[in-house]
Amino acid sequence: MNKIDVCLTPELLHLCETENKNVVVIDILRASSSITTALAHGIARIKPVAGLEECRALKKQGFIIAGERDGKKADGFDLGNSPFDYMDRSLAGKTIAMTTTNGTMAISKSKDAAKVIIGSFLNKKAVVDELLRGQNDILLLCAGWKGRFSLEDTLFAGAVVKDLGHDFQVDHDAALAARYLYDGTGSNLPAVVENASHAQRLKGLNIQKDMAFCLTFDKYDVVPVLKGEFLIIKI
Ligand code: 3SL
Repeated sequence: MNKIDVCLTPELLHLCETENKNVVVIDILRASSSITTALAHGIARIKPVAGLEECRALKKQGFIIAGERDGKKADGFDLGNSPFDYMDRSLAGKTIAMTTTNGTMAISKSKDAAKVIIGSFLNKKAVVDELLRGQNDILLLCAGWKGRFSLEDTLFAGAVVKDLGHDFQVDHDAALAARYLYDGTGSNLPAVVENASHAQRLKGLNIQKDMAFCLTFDKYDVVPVLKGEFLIIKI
């Protein structure tokens, strides 16, 4: 039986193998939710970029550039990191370069994986179905916040472990803990996440509507995957 494990922050990634695994990058608030929304709304490709300057330089090459630091749209960028920024019809078919504080960094760190998938509550079922079709061990990588644990990312990881627990062997206590945390949260997900550190940060920026949206289950039936340098929808 293949295994499923959870990496609670990218700082712990050196303890987890990514090679030959299907890695799911999770940044519920908000990068993985925004990437999923963008591709579901017809954006053709997203180039995840770790640094602000690298992303700014891509504007000169014709990319639309998107990104935030500390939750705020970065200076000189076309788009921020709200999922609502990516619903604009004029963006359909376009290529975007994106940099976020933790999410795109976690994607860059996963590049050795057999497959990199972007997971969020918005596309949980589609991601679970894709993982069930795979032949590899799974690593659920929580992007966290500047190296630290994030409650909402871990809750999503727990939801996926719960869905896959019969088909994959749960490997290590992080996966078990995520599962127990999710089970304990039950239908109180919005109330629990509201207390999370990053939810509080976003509240300070007055973007609570992003939070509610990012906690919506199965709104989109798309699976963003990394193909070369670009995130695209798996066909
Ligand atoms: O850290 C990230 O990658 C972002 O998702 C953070 S924020 O929600 O845009 O502040």
